[in-house]
This record gives sequence, C-alpha cells and structure tokens, in this order.
Amino acid sequence: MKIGIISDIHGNSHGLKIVLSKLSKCDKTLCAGDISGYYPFVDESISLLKEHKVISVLGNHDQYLLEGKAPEGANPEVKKSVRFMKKIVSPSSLKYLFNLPINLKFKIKGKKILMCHGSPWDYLRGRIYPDFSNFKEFEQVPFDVIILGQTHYPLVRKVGKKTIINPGSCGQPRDYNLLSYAIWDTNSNKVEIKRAAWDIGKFKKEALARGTEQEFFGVFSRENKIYGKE
Ligand SMILES: [Mn+2]
Repeated sequence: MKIGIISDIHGNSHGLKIVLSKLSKCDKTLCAGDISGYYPFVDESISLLKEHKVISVLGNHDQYLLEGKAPEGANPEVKKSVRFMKKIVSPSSLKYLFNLPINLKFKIKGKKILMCHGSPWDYLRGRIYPDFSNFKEFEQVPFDVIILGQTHYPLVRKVGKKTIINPGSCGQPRDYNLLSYAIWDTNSNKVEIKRAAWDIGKFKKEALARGTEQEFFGVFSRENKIYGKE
C-alpha cells in the first residue's frame, strides 16, 4: 500500500493541487494539519481535501482560527494571519475544521500509527525539527509510525523500529522553495521525501489580489537551512 502524506497547506491551494496530482496513485492520503493560516485559498484547499478524500488532523493555526484568536505569545504575523482568516473563511470550511480531531490513532498492516500536527507530547503545538536533540524520547511512544507536521521541514527518522515522518509543507516550505510531501510504502516500510516545483510568482500575485499580507511571504526559506533533497 502506498500512503501519500502532506502537511501545512496554509491556504495554498495552488501547491496542494500540484502535490495531490503527484499522489494520484497512492491508496490513501493523510494530512498532518494546518490547512488554514497565512494564504487566502482555504475554502479551495478544503474542497480539494474533500474531493480527494484526504484524512486530516487539526493544526495549531486551524485551532487559532476556530478559537477566533492567536495565543498571547504568538508572533505578530500569526496574530495578523488569524484576523485575516476570520474575514475570509466560509462557515462550511469552519465546520470542516471544527470536525477535525487533534490526533488520529489507527493501524495499517498491523502497524500502530499516530498522526498529529505537533508532537506526541503536545499534539497541537509541539515542534520536532530535524535537529531535535532527543529522538530517544520516541522510544517511549507506543506507536510504530509517528506522522507529524508543524515545522515545515521534512524529516524521516528511524528510532529503533519506529519511524517518524514529517512530510514538510506543501503550502509554505521553509527549507527551500520547492513544495514538500512524502510517500510511505507500507510493504517495504520505505519513506520518500519528494519535492515539487510551483509558480511562486503567480501564487503571490493571486494571493495578494485576495488581500493576503505581503509579509506572509517572508517566511519562505527565511531560515535558509537545507534538510531535504530535491
Ligand atoms: Mn504550519
């Protein structure tokens, strides 16, 4: 069985559409959250997720939107983003987000899988970057495969017999500008991180025309680290 894994769409339906087309031969597609936030095509993204029967969990940005505000300590971009989202997201999209779980626990071929946006210890707001200092902690997590999002950096890491997967972001990649996603082959248990090109210029133009903030584009490659492969 081939499982497509995506995360952190952030209202970039342009990127999502390209990545879903690359995953058309997969048996299932999973999404590790943050469907909303930053970019204006959230309704379009949710339509695509429904059309392709993608199974998703909630992300922290989705939760902020449902709560109507970002937490006190959030950075100004995130606060602005939540205010923008409240203006543009349709009631039916809010309902879709409201019905998403904060984690999913299920089995595929006898393997126990946990999917959540952040980390097994903080489902919504945890962050496991590729240079996380203590992967040994995952030995205590009672699942065979742990699917995460949140960092926008792709990660595939084996800890003993466990596999930790973060597909990176198909909406706002932060390592470099190619869209990122993963394909997990459950027969061989191999995970591949894939990258896809997209027209950033066209996307920016259309997103700005729909009222998104120029500064929301500043996060692309801001940290200028390269963890993925092209
Ligand atoms: Mn995110």
